[in-house]
Amino acid sequence: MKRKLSVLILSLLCAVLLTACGTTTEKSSGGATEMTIRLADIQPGDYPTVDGDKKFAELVKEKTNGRINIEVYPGGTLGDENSVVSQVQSGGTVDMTRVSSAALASFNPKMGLFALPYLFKDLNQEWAFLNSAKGQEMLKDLQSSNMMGLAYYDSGARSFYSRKPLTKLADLQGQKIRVQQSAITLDMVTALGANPIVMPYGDVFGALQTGTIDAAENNMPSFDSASHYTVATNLILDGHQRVPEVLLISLTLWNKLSPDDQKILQEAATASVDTERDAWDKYDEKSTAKIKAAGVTITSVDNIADWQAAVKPVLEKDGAQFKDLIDYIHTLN
Ligand code: BDP
Repeated sequence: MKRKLSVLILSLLCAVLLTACGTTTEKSSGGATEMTIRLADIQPGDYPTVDGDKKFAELVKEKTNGRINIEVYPGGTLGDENSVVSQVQSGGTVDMTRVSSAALASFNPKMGLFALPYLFKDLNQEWAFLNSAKGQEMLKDLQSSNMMGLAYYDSGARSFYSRKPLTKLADLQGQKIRVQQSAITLDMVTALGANPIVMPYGDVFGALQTGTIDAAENNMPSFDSASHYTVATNLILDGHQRVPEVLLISLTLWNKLSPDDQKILQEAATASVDTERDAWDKYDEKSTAKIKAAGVTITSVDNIADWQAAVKPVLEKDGAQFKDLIDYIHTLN
């Protein structure tokens, strides 16, 4: 509650400040444009994606001799993901964000690909795709939605966790499960026999605490950093989705940048991926140890084929539009 209140106060403060300052601040000095760009991230300041954001900002500052200053706002202080993406899209008060690709699907349906259950067989196959020409094309295709994707960041695999016992597929029956704003995820959770409830990430802890929802799903670092594991103490490692994160910039702003500055931002974003992925591996390990030590009941899944069979209708219905990409992914190792 206290945390929620301070996030609210901070958000209000930021909103007031941003309204006062307007959007991206730009001024010309000797022909070159100086600007301050705001980058929002819903995750806390020590989270791997924020390490990536900060590395990106540091590289841009260095390569432009401080002319382009990226200010990173972690902790959701600029709003929830949906509203921040709307801002980025409409060229509003937020110019950049690091966001989950699942949250992007309502703005650009092609991003829905990543919400398909059991799409990738493992981390290597996922990154082989993300780094491929087809994976990179999806970032560029965000331009058709007035946004531009600069890079993917790692986000591990998502699994279900609940306040109620959860050691087998049948335990999901009838549970109220919070999901991201993603039509495919809604279909997936329904196919698994549960009741999906869309809710902003920042509200999940409180909703688990009060019992408004029984369960949620996420990767280990989020399960840990958002303290969900303190309330939802039953985790089943079904790894239903691997949903990459995206570093996103408003197309309006992107088009204002000179080709040289565009190149600097793109290269800095690409270079920041290694920083995020290294930080991810360390955080993931630390979170796993913490969750085990806290006594969370952790169940591994030995009958994943049953889970895959349960979501087959989702792949048939929602996956049809992605047939070529799915076939291509299956050719990768
Ligand atoms: C986390 C992502 C964050 C999403 C959140 C969610 O890092 O961007 O908002 O999941 O479930 O893994 O909404």
